[in-house]
Amino acid sequence: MLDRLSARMKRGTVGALGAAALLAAPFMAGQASPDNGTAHSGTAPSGPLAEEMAELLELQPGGVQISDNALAWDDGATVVVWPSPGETVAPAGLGENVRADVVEELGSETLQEQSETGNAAAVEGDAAGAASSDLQPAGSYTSCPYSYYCFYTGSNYDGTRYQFSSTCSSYASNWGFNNQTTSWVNRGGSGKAIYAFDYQGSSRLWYEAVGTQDSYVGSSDNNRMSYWTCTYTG
Ligand SMILES: [Ca+2]
Repeated sequence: MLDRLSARMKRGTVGALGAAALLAAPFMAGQASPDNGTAHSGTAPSGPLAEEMAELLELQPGGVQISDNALAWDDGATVVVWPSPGETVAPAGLGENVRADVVEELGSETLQEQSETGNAAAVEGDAAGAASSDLQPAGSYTSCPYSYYCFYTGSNYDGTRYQFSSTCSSYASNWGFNNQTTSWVNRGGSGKAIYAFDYQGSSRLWYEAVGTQDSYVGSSDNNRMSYWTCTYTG
């Protein structure tokens, strides 16, 4: 994944400079602007979570903002969804102000569905009126769409949600949630079973079979996951 990302970054950098610019200024190739590293990811994040998003894009360049609550990488293979400010649960869908044009451009059917999930929930909530907040469960494992496995920073699928599908192994610190995971879901569509570790080479914290979830990893494993890897289940 990192190799793919860096390859993408290199392609993106050349594209951003443009062939014409290279021809016009053949002796300036070494004078990259200090901003060059982030130029490929397009415009800076906007909205109430812009600061959190900008921080994560420093760690993981190449992400695009798809709503006020969410960033996506690799055409939606990885998605991070934050709770709105003042909330403890990330929205089940993509949240507020979905950038529909960006979602469409990514071409991910799952992401398209997830953006509609968020909208449908909001409409239902409005229709149910004042009682809706009492009826809503705090968080639900179904907030992790079928094709992903997800890590949550809170118990009961609360907090920020990190959705992965093509990634097999990574360090949580690469995604800004080192030692924060408290609940998880492996919906199984990714075809991966997940092994969570305190650190690479440590004994295993927990195992995520396909199609399982855990609303609380337990006090001895809480906020300890720093690394995970997978086996492919077919
Ligand atoms: Ca936590």
